[in-house]
Amino acid sequence: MHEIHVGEDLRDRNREIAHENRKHLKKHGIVTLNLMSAPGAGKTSLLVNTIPRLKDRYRIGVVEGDLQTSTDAERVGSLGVDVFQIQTGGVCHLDAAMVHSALHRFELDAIDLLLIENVGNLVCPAEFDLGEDARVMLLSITEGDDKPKKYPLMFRESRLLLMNKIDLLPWVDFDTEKAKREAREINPDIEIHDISCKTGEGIDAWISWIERFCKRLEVT
Ligand SMILES: Nc1nc2c(ncn2[C@@H]2O[C@H](COP(=O)(O)OP(=O)(O)OP(=O)(O)O)[C@@H](O)[C@H]2O)c(=O)[nH]1
Ligand SMILES: [Mg+2]
Repeated sequence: MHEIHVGEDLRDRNREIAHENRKHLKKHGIVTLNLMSAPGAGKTSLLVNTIPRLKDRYRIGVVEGDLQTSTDAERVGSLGVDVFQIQTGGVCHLDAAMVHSALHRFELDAIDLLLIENVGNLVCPAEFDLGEDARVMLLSITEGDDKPKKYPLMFRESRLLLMNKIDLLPWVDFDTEKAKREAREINPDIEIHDISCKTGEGIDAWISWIERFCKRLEVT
């Protein structure tokens, strides 16, 4: 009897293309970060806070993933960096093939740091390797402190967790220690920072994380 494992075939194919992307990006000396979160957790706001701080030191390219609209790409493009928008047309995550086609639209020798804003979704993006060097997850405190336990894969797959909208803490029932503890139970190696894209709190720590990460890759 023959069985068709569509999901597995898709993931195998994705893994192969992601491997090609990774080789290609490495060849051009590009460090790539995949930003993942639920809708509205603050990915674009983070990019808007990050790019002006880094663009004199790194030549930055951005891939914007959205179901539809180009509003995020326009916001980020106004900061004077190269942006390519992928509209997935309803697909709830980016995959390696989409990123592969985006890579053809950049002049790769003119980029040091590629920031990918994934589609807002707490589940599917974590299942698709894009060929990035690291996955960075944002969790907005407005989403609730039970999210690590309920959506473990994304926490397991991320190297860094940015707990965003910390400025809203006085008005939101969110136990930061519980969320951190439960995230670490899932992924003991995960680094965690509290940030606010509104007040700028914690953004310095995020910027130095990027700098350290880029340095580490340079020497490996
Ligand atoms: N109070 C507060 N609001 C924030 C913060 N970060 C982002 N926001 C607001 O949250 C909303 C969503 O932010 P975005 O940056 O668009 O979130 P996103 O993750 O890019 O959203 P999608 O691309 O739709 O998934 C906006 O109204 C932001 O102004 C923060 O640290 N504090
Ligand atoms: Mg966005």
